[in-house]
Amino acid sequence: MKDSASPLLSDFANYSMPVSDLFQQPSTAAEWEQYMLTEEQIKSFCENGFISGIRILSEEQVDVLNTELVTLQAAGPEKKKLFYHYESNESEDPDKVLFHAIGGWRVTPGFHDLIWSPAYRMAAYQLLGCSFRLFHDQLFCKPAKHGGVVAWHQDFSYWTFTKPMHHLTCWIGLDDATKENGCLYYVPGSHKWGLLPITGLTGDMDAVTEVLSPAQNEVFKNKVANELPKGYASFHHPLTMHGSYANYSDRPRRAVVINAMAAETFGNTEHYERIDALHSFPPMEQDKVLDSKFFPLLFDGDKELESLNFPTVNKELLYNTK
Ligand SMILES: O=C(O)CCC(=O)C(=O)O
Ligand SMILES: [Fe+2]
Repeated sequence: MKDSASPLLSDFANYSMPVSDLFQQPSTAAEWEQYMLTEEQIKSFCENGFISGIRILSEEQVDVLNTELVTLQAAGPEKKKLFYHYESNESEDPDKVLFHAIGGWRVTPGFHDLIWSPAYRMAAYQLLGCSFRLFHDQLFCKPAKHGGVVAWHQDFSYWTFTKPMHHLTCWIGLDDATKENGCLYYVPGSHKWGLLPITGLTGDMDAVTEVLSPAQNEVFKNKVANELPKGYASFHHPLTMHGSYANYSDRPRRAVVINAMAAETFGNTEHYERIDALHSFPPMEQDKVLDSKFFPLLFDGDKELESLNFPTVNKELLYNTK
């Protein structure tokens, strides 16, 4: 790290590289191979809009992040200023608590370095089909006994202030996630439904069903529980319908999410109808590539992989790349 007297030291957005040795990085192109997704996994992602069961963190790394999470959940006013969004209980109902924060990567070294996790970066490169940047991270934590829901939604409904739609979400469990403690659910194939409006993230779990066609509501019955041991991840497409139910169990259900976007993603803020929701977000200009220090390049395919070939999605078919 640089000058320890710098007033900016505590904002890890100033470091567009890992700041600790929490994650060992590949030093040659061949060393990426151990993290490579198979053709089968990529095919399944294209068909269903998600894949699951990918290990990102060791037990020790989970412990480091959970220790840092305690400080993030107790953040004072100075630290809160670094977040783009911070709600100790997004639902406002004390019986249905959902801690939701965006921007933890700026506040502690472990959450900062997580976005450079090689297992994450290799999979994200293959699923986006191109070099990519951090869009932002998120924390979704439900306490034991009175954890709230995350209502069914598509991520891109919330992200139309960026374009084109070439984004990817990685959900990483910080606790074993099961049906009992409110694991995520996916609706396979829903990434082919097109963009739906925002119908709320907390409160009524099923609010989105009001805007679905009868055929889509029928497909909803095929929802699958994304049960995962801690340290494991699922990846989903920006239009895949997902949500999670309440946690009445004796265990918390904590998770960290990494949201990535193609390296050439532009601001689209001009006519964005929820501009107030962006007041703590990094600056974004209409039609300008989002390439400031707040959107670090996480993977440069040409640089990292040299001439090695890794299977990727067909990005033109899967995303709106124009
Ligand atoms: O953790 C949850 O329950 C919700 C996560 C989510 O919405 C996401 O990963 O995009
Ligand atoms: Fe989501």
